[in-house]
Amino acid sequence: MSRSYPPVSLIGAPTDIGAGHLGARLGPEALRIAGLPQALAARGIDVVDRGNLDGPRNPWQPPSDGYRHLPEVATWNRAVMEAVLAELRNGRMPILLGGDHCLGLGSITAVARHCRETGRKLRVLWLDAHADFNTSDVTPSGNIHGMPVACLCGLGPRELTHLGGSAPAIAPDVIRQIGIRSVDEGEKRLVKEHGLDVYDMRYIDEVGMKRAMEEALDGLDDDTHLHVSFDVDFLDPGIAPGVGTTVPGGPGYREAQLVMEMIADSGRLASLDIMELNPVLDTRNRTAEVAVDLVESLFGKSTLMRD
Ligand code: NNH
Ligand code: MN
Ligand code: MN
Ligand code: MN
Repeated sequence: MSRSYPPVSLIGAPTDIGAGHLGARLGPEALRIAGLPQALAARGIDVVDRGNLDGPRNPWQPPSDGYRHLPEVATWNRAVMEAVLAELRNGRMPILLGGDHCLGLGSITAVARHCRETGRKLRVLWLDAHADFNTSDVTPSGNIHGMPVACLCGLGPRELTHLGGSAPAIAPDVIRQIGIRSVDEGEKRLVKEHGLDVYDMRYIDEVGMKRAMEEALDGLDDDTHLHVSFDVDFLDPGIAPGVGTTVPGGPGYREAQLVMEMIADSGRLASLDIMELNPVLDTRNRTAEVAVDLVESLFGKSTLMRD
């Protein structure tokens, strides 16, 4: 028998306010054009597309005091947090269509708040080539899409760390980072200091994706809310060139499918971000199409042999 999913709400966040390239603002449309709503509906899921959030335009300024566009990033994240929280409180599963990954902050702040309100445990899988654990002191770019995990853990400017009222939004021990292969020098020190659980590509090469995912998913129970924050640059650029910051040596198609299938098998997926897709840098929307394929597996498309 196939698993039933709660109703899903798609929330578009069309901005590249935290990124170093323009174009992720087109991510939500690219995912729609690649057929994401139809693909979910074909899985028997009740899906509603809430359309796009509104927010400040990208002024495309250089960083000031270590941050690029901090006020605009905070405004966008507040809008995301409120939209995601409203869906969760309605018993629906939010899927955030990015937009750059700075918005993972608003999304996960909402999820953490909902977990506190309902007494549930939280596990966050952060699928990314990058650790996104920079602070203004160590960032090489000032781009806030390199900082959301640090902000969630309480490191960062007050307007970002306190989005949900208090800080930190989450403890580092709820996070599992998978696919990591580009961490900046100062960022490495912070990642170690805060004890993040990182399944980097070196580890995945050594033990295999199956074991890495078993470890990352270990300890989930009926009371755990599983959030997946999927930065599309997690994937190898050979299958996913449509992102601003490609890093060679990521998971290929089959390996990425396995990740999604194992998450589906856990039965715990409760919210999702699909981030950093940049169709301006893509060819014929193929990266969005790969992302949609993977999301179908995340919702159990490939598990029929095991039901
Ligand atoms: N680590 C780099 C920075 O902070 C790149 C971050 N880019 C991302 N992160 N796409 O996922 O500027
Ligand atoms: Mn709930
Ligand atoms: Mn990221
Ligand atoms: Mn990334």
